Amino acid sequence: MRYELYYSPGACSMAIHVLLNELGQEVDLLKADISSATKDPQLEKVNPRGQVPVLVENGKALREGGAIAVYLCDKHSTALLPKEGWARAQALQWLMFANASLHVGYSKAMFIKKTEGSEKQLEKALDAIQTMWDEIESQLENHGGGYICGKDITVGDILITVIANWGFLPRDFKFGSLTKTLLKTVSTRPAYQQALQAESVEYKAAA
Ligand SMILES: N[C@@H](CCC(=O)N[C@@H](CS)C(=O)NCC(=O)O)C(=O)O
Repeated sequence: MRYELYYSPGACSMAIHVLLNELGQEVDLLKADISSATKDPQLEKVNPRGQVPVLVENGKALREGGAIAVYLCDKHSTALLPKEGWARAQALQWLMFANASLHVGYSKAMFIKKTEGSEKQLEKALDAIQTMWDEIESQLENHGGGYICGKDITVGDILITVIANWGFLPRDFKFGSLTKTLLKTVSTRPAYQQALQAESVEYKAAA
């Protein structure tokens, strides 16, 4: 069984790419153009909103990065998403934080920049992102385990590491020292390195 993944280099879809590598799954990568206002016709067929990631399995398309990540972790049974209880709730909390708060923070700031919103609006949106990076550092300080949920890597760590590398906003966000260590540890895993190479992306956030 091979999956197909619609992706854009370094975008949030990279988290799914890394996850598939972590799970030892074979994937055919389908590069989509998400840069122009005109939607990529191939991508639009599987996602009318023209967004990546889209996972295709046996001709059926699954959208939304959070849902794809949970589906793959459950299907291939991995410690990246604990099976039940508090450990699962914590791992989901941080996956959703990355997917629905941190990612959305970047999207919001990008929207303000693109639509020429006010300088004040943009500054506020950028401050909100920095606050989330500070929250990540505090979480790492509080438990001292090295990964977002503690001593074991979970799927949210992967998406956080992908988002940290986004450099399209007019501010360099400050990552705390524990966050930097996490970014380095995750981005140097073989599954991550393989994805960076396949997507021709350079990892700069851990420097
Ligand atoms: N809620 C969606 C958001 C996906 C998303 O925003 N993807 C970005 C790349 S990181 C994209 O495709 N942007 C192009 C666009 O919105 O037109 C998810 O988590 O899958």
